[in-house]
Amino acid sequence: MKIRVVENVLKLNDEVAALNRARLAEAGVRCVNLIGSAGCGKTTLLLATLSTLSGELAIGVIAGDIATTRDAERIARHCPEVVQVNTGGGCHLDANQVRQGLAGLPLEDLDLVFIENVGNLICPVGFDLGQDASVGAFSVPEGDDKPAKHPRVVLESDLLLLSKTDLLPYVPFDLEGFRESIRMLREDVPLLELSAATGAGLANWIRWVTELART
Ligand SMILES: Nc1nc2c(ncn2[C@@H]2O[C@H](COP(=O)(O)OP(=O)(O)OP(=O)(O)O)[C@@H](O)[C@H]2O)c(=O)[nH]1
Ligand SMILES: [Mg+2]
Repeated sequence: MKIRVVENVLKLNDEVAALNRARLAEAGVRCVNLIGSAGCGKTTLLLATLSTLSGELAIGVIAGDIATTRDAERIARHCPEVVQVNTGGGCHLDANQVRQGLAGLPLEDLDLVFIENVGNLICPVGFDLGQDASVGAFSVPEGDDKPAKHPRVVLESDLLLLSKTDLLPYVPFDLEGFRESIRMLREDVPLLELSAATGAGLANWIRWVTELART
């Protein structure tokens, strides 16, 4: 009996991701794929980023969600170049959805595109979207054990964030243990600790974003 095996179910996604990467490079735009659990603070961080960098960088956003245009509506108050992608139940964005999102942005006029992935720390990690950099976001209320429980996001991100640090005095959270669990998995990944609510630590993130956009 002959059994046909699909060896790479992600092959088509990878091919479209390569097209996205080529399109972004042609337009001279950098792209960040922002991954984190539902409610970890992705949109709030993007809003703070957009208002800090307005006038300095031309930024577009692709907001991924299962349903609603709520994030795009929030972002549109700070940035006209925003596209909402609804996955209709899908737990992550794929490269083809991002391709459609990119088609809705004036890439030639932009320096940087943020992709806010669907709020989920698991499924988005395996899908290349054509980004230049992947950012994995943890937040204080999720608990200090999340890097150990979700090692893939630690292993595959170019930058890690710990958001909502303003909540550290109120939530049981072992900050040293959190940092150590990341270092156990990877020595080299940078970690930025910040609060979009108070602005603490935000300057380091803005510096990272600006450097990426200008390289
Ligand atoms: N205390 C505190 N709350 C925050 C901070 N950032 C975001 N929040 C709150 O956390 C909640 C979720 O924030 P969002 O920015 O919508 O989170 P998200 O990751 O975009 O959520 P999804 O798109 O639904 O996955 C909101 O009530 C925010 O006001 C922060 O730095 N500190
Ligand atoms: Mg959001």
